[in-house]
Amino acid sequence: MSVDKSVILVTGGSGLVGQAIKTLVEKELQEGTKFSRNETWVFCGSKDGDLREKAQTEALFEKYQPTYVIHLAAMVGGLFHNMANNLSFFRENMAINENVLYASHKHGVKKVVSCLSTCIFPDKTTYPINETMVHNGPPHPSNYGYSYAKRMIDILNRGYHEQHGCRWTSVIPCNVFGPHDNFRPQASHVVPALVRRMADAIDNGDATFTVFGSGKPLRQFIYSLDLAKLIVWVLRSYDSVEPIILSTDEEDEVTISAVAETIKKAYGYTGEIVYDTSKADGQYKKTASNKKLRSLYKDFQFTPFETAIQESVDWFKKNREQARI
Ligand code: NAP
Ligand code: GFB
Repeated sequence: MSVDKSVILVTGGSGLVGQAIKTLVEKELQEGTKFSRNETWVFCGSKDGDLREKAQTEALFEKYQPTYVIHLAAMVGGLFHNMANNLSFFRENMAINENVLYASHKHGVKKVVSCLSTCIFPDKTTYPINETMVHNGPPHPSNYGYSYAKRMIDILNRGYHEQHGCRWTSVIPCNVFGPHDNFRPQASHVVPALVRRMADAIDNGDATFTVFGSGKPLRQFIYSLDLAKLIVWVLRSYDSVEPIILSTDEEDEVTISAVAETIKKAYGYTGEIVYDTSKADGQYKKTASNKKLRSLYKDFQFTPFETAIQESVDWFKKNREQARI
């Protein structure tokens, strides 16, 4: 990235990952790091413009004239939200991605970093999954809409690069959690869902707490504040059109049961955890390799899962009133 004055537009800036990047950038500004002095960061949510609409997307780019774009905006949700809304996930995300990348090219944006997800890889696959496997077969049926829309970001990136020389790229995070998450019951991912529901169980004095599914599926989780550091590093230092997985190590994969037990410990909840196996488990595993990341960013330290969960629970207890619940 040049050290000239630049404007960095973060679409989806009001969400979980966007707010983590905002926290990071504000800390850099306070510390007066060499980059921050020349950067103006703009964090947008849907109130700044509905990116499903081409005209509103163009107006947003006209207003801010971004030099760089971190493209996070998307219809996002957990397993059950995806299962119930695959068409909407496909159509909304296809529209958002087409509009943002078209506007980025039209306005001469120097670089765009977009977001895929480890849940979009083929359902039938070998492990560990790596960046070359994005299009090697159909995704898990529970979230095919979101998965195919996200895969088209990679196709668009390659097309803009080949036809126009654009330096568009994408990152592939594993499951993310942290402050400012989406705690809404229908839409949320497993960590915010359990954090919110366990707070309710404690308030109600419930002797048991129900985890959906068997608790057996395996997931890698990255703390949003760690992902923020990695996305900003990709913007500043990674210049390939090929996607890069941003995930914790394979051996840090945990079961959903372990997630629930960790949240229970963070709350100091003494009730019994029970499982509702009538509810779906979703993908059993989607173990991804972070070998490429580790080869390029050797000394990156991930926040330990228990620490990240404790910080997230503490954040929720303190900010529950204004959280997305
Ligand atoms: P989030 O908390 O749900 O935030 C979504 C963001 O997108 C919000 O700022 C939202 O704005 C914005 N948005 C949604 N629809 C929009 C529209 N039509 N026009 C303009 N903005 C719109 O999501 P997140 O977890 O931060 O996800 C950020 C990115 O990471 C997404 O691309 C997601 O696919 C990816 N990702 C997330 C996870 C995860 O576990 N969370 C895992 C892998 C990848 P408003 O809230 O103001 O409407
Ligand atoms: O984060 P999550 O909803 O989505 O996790 P995925 C689902 C797993 O957690 C399943 C269990 O095994 C659920 O049975 N679970 C237990 C719960 N209790 C709950 C609960 O109260 N709420 C939820 N949501 N799950 C998503 C994809 O897959 O991964 C999205 O569908 C997205 O597209 C996201 O990419 C990162 O990890 O299964």
